Amino acid sequence: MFNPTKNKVLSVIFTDNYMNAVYLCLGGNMGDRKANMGLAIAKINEFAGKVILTSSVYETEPWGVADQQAYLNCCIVIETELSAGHLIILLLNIEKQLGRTRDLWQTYEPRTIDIDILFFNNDVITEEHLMVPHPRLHLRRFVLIPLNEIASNYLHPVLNKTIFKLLEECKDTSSVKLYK
Ligand code: PH2
Ligand code: MG
Ligand code: MG
Repeated sequence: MFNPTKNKVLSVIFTDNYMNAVYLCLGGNMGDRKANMGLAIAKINEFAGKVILTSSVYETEPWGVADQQAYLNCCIVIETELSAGHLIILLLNIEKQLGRTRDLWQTYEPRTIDIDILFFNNDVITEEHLMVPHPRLHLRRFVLIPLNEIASNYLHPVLNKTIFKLLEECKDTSSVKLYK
């Protein structure tokens, strides 16, 4: 898998004036899951912003939906000059390039790749099509476990707790296993 940096646990990501530190979660459960994730990260690095940290990849039980294939999930940190609004358009475009389709009538349908913005600096964004921090990240072990690897001391700007603390308090019991 594409991995531009060795994983290092940093408590704070320092960026210069123009740069935004953005935390993303990637996940998919259709097709070649590992290849899709690697391709998505490569495209993010090329078009959206420099990938500075990547977590391990986990095989995870579908959350919030029954009768689906297991997902692969990971979290990454990127540095970008793009605004959150521009970034999300680019990420949706990368999803599409990787064969993501959307059925408006279905929630949590199987997908080749989903790329979600978890945090954008410490910003709080409440727009109809863009909520940051991601409103359900603290309820999901498939997000918190990889995120805790690369951002355990990051302070959630709304809940005012670190990722480590959110993971400790998370009641989700769904399976999240390191993927070989
Ligand atoms: N994404 C969802 C809903 N459920 N479950 C797992 N394990 N991994 C995901 O990425 C995921 C999910 C909505 O985007
Ligand atoms: Mg999602
Ligand atoms: Mg999404």
